[in-house]
Amino acid sequence: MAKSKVLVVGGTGYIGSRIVKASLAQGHETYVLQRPEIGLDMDKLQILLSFKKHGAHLIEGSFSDHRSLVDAVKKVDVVICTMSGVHFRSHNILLQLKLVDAIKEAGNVKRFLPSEFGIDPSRMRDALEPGNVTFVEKMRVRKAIEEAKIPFTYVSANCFAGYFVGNLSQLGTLIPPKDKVYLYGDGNVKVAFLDEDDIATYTIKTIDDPRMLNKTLYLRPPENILTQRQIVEKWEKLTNKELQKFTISAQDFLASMKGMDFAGQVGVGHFYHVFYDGCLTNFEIGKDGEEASELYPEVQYTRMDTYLKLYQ
Ligand code: NDP
Ligand code: GFR
Repeated sequence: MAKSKVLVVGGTGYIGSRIVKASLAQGHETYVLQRPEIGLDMDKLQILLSFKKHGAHLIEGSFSDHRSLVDAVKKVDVVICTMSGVHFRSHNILLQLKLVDAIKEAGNVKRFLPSEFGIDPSRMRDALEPGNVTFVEKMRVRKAIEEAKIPFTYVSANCFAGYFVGNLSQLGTLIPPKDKVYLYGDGNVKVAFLDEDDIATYTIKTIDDPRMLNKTLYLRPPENILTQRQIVEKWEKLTNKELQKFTISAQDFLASMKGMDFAGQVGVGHFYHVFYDGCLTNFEIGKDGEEASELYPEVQYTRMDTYLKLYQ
C-alpha cells in the first residue's frame, strides 16, 4: 500500500518540527502548513525553507481562512496537528476546532492526529486548576473529532525529556542544577520520559497502521520508566558529583503556586500529577490503547543516560 501523504500543521514548533523530519525520514510525501501570519518571523521561515530543502512541500493556509485549510487538507491523507500547548510559550489548543471543521468539510482524511503529546486528558477530569485547562481543551477537541466521525489516533507521549530530564525535573529551568536538587516527595514515583525525536518516530509509525485507528498510543518504553531519583542518580554518575537533595512535600509543592503567574501555576499542576500522583504510570493500558515500544519494537529508543550526556 502506498504511504500516506501527510500534512503537519504547527510544523515549525518544538515537537512539530521533529514530526516533519520523522515523516520525511519514513518516506511519506510531507506537506507543511505555511501560515501568512508568521510575517517577519525569520526563524520560522528558515525552518520552513529547510523542510523544503529536505523534500517537504509548503502549503499556504491560515486559521483565519477556512477555505485555505480545506484546500490544504484535501491534498493529503493524514493530518497531524502539533498546536502549541505550553503556557509560557503559547497555548492555542482550541484553534484546532477550526482544523476539525476543515477536515470534516474536506471529507478525505484517513487519520487525524490532534495536538496531544502529553498526559492522556481523558484520565484527568479531576485535575487541579488552573492546569486542568490543558486537559479540558484537549477533550473539547477530541469531542469535536469524534462527533464528526473523523478517524483519529491520539498520542500520549508522557514526558518530553527536554522539559523533564535535562533539568532533573526542576521547575523553571531547562538545564541541570549545579549543587542542589529538589525531589518531589521521596522522588520514587514512576514516570515515563521520552526523547522528542523518538516521540516523532513513534507518531509517524501509527499513521498507516490499522491497529492504531481510533486508538491511543501510550509511550512507555520500559527502560525509560524511571523515577526522578533515578534521573538524578544517572546525572550524578555521569558527572561524578553528588548533588545536595531536598525533599518537597506535596503540600508545600502545591502551596508554592501562591504568588505564581498563570503559566507557572499550570506547570506546578502538571508536575504535581506526574510526580506525586504518578498519573502517567498508575493505570493499565486498556482495550482502546497500545504501548509504543511493544507495537514498534524495531525503534531503538534513546535511553535517558544517553540523553543526559548532551548536558555535560
Ligand atoms: P509550540 O509552542 O512549539 O507551538 C507549536 C505550533 O503551534 C507553532 O509552531 C505554531 O505553528 C502553532 N501556533 C501557535 N500559536 C498559533 C496561532 N495563534 N495560530 C496558528 N498556529 C499557532 O508547541 P509544543 O511543541 O511546545 O507543544 C505541542 C503539543 O505538545 C501541545 O499539545 C503540548 O501540550 C504538548 N507538549 C507536551 C510536553 C510533554 O512533556 N509531554 C512538553 C511540551 C509540549 P506554525 O509552525 O505554523 O507557526
Ligand atoms: C507531561 O505532560 C504534559 C506536559 C502535558 O500533557 C501538557 C503540557 C506539559 C508541559 C508541562 C507543563 O505545562 O510540558 C512541559 C511542562 C512545561 C513547564 C515546564 C511548565 C512550567 C515549568 O516551570 C517548566 O519547567 C521545566
